[in-house]
Amino acid sequence: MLKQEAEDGQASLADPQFRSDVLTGLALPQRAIPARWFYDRRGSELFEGITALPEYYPTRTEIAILRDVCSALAARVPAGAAVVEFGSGSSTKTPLLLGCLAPAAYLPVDISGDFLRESAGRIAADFPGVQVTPIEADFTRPLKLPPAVADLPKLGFFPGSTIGNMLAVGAVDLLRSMRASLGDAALLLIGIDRIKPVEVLIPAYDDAQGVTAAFNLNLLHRINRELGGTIPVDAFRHRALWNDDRARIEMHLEASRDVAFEVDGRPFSIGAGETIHTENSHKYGPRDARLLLRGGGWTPVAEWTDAEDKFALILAEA
Ligand code: AVJ
Repeated sequence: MLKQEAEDGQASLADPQFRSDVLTGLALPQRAIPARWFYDRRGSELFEGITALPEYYPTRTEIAILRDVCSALAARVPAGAAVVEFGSGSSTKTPLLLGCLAPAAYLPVDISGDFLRESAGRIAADFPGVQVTPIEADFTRPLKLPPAVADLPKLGFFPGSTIGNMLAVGAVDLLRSMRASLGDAALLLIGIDRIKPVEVLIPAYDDAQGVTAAFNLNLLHRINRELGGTIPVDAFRHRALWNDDRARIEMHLEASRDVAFEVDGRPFSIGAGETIHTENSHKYGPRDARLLLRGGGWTPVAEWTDAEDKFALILAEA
């Protein structure tokens, strides 16, 4: 395990970045907490649940595309590459990609050590021919790859439309940082969700079973647990809306009544109808997606979608 972050000290101590993001975010005129804090253990489990929902098309669509284009992709990626995956290796996509490319090395990068170790262990067992090196780090920052992979061709893998969580400025910064981490001759395979009718988008983020609602509300439970919060979670409702001007789904937690609570000893009050903005999920048209990549220093060289053009996998070169 390569650890590129300072140790937290005891596991029971809250992440100082979580604390400051929450305290700062709850004091903004439009309260907002970054979406990355959804993913504690429970949040990661709930997200896995989301990916299996009938309404949540991105995961199964991306997997189907990956399966379909395996040989076309393999023809474009040099043999014996090092695959660097940004974000935790998910259950289905990573084995598909590794099975398809048979790379020399696989380096999953994730900030959550537990999840990372688990999935890296599973993958190492299933792919004995692949050198697996998990890297515990914040993938939004440039990272140093181990010397052992220095001479291998690099393929960055950033599936799931995770890039959609970022504002354009942050997305461009991230793409540039990935380019810096992977080097000049690298390739990047990135999944990007398309703009589509609200009738499809809204249910994907507000499902009938309420799994997405539980995922959103889990953030409040996490604040209560890790930051000494007294938030009355039952006073908040999950909201998903389409912001057409900014081409994004927004998730909010809306107070159904006036509430007052503490976090880390500080008092907050939220009026009935006010919200905490918890996530943006930007969607990109074909040209938007390619422009974003170019803005981040990458040249799109191939693009694959499903029959309905719901989701795109784009291969780009540095
Ligand atoms: C993991 C960020 C791609 O935006 O679709 C799913 C997260 N949030 N349902 C997305 C999410 C609510 C997901 N990403």
